[in-house]
Amino acid sequence: MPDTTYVDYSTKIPNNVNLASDNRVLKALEQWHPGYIDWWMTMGPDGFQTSDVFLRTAVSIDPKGWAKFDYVKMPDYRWGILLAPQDEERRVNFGAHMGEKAWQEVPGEYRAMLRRLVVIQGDTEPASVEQQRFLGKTAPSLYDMRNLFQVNVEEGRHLWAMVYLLQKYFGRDGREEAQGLLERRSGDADKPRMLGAFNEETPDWLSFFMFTFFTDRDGKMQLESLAQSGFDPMSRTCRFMLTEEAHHMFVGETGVGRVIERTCEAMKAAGIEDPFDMARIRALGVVDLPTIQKKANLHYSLSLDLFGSEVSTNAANFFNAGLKGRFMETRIEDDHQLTSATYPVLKLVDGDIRTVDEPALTAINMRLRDDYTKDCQGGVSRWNRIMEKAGIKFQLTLPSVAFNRKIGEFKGIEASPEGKLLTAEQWMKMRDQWLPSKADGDFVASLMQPCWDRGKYAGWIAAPKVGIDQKPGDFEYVKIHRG
Ligand code: BYC
Ligand code: FE
Ligand code: FE
Repeated sequence: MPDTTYVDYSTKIPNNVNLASDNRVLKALEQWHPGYIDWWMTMGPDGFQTSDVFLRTAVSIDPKGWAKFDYVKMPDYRWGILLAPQDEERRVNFGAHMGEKAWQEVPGEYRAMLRRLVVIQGDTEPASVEQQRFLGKTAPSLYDMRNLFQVNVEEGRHLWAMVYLLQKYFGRDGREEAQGLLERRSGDADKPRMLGAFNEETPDWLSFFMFTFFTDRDGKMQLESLAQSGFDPMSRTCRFMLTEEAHHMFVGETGVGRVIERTCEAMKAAGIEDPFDMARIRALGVVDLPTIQKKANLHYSLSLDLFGSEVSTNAANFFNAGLKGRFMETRIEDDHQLTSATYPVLKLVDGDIRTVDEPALTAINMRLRDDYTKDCQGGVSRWNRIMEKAGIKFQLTLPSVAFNRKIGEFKGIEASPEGKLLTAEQWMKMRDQWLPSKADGDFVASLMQPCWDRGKYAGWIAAPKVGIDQKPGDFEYVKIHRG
């Protein structure tokens, strides 16, 4: 067995899957590579392709020492194929095949289902890069700019991860799907990305931080479920992706936290106690807290849609087949087959939102979404402590799961953030109190002035507590080459 802990950088495509001796897949990936670079140059970060960015590159899959930091021009980033180590003893841990040895090849009967999961997962990765492509220009600091680009190159690598699975395990249709991943475009009328939230705009940095907090967290939950897969290569690739995902959510949580911190600080300095005294607060050049709540309402509800319908036969089939499990599947104490278990699902019953017990097998999406909500709430509570500590009387809350939904049980109705059902008319009247209005968007956009001096931060966001790789405050995270 070759040592798969360290990454082989001698081939054009860094990897720990012994590509050098897998000529067919190496060739397929080398053929795909120019199209990828072409996509990156036209749809990746706009205007910074020749800048030197202080990026981390994975050099090992050992959790303790996998990252190396250095200046890299983004198009030269060593995107590679990295899988968590293989465990020879691993089994299928749930569903109809529970107890069988984990599969190293795709079971023929599940080929189409598995391909679809890989393609949907793969589609989100380049989509997010496309959504974020203009943000560099308004970066509030070099530190934030570098974090944006780090997230972008890693989402690029996540695309590589899915393309590897397609090229290695799905033959000709895999190659076609890999090509399709480079052809769809976020927000395009004719060839949009596959899932709703990935066709929305990310117009400003507050949206970016909300996106990395809420939507990358859907990524975390979905990857956790796919990491349970009985198809071992899927599990291994998702396990490594999760180590990168942690940084994306760090960027989101600390990003929003720093905006809150700065707003509280400015309010206190100006002697403003009322968080709803918006005109005066905005005049200070900071984002008022109610607008932060509206952005959170938007990004949370869009991300809830990514879990699919609460009751889903697709999800039941994925689970039964052993392809996609539950969050922390192996730590759950039950039969892992869900032959008779039920799970409480929020449903619309006679014009009322009620809890109804559904077969747990079809309620898999609901369960994952509940786990997601708990995970989100942890971060929201930490944001609230920032306001408490500053003595500002405002608390952020997650809106009801019935609020602003386009997928699932509540797609046909309107509800308030508290979960009260509304008529279309009532909704229209209140909409701008709950979701960012045109005026809110314009105000936030007006704050988005670039701040690219070393160690400096735009006035609407606090400096981070610590630097990347323990670098000092005035470190030049991006050496911008203008022109
Ligand atoms: N938009 O039974 P249903 C990430 C479709 S994020 C549009 O309700 P199912 C990342 C669905 O495809 C993680 N269409 O749901 C984050 C189906 O279509 P078909 C991405 C939607 O199938 C930030 C129909 O509606 N990974 O990594 O149980 C930055 C009925 O479906 C949507 C995954 O999602 C939607 N929101 O579950 C970068 C994991 N929702 O089959 C990256 C892989 C549903 O009738 N995907 N539909 O044509 C899955 O596990 C499942 O496909 C879903 C949907 C959970 C998405
Ligand atoms: Fe990703
Ligand atoms: Fe991510």
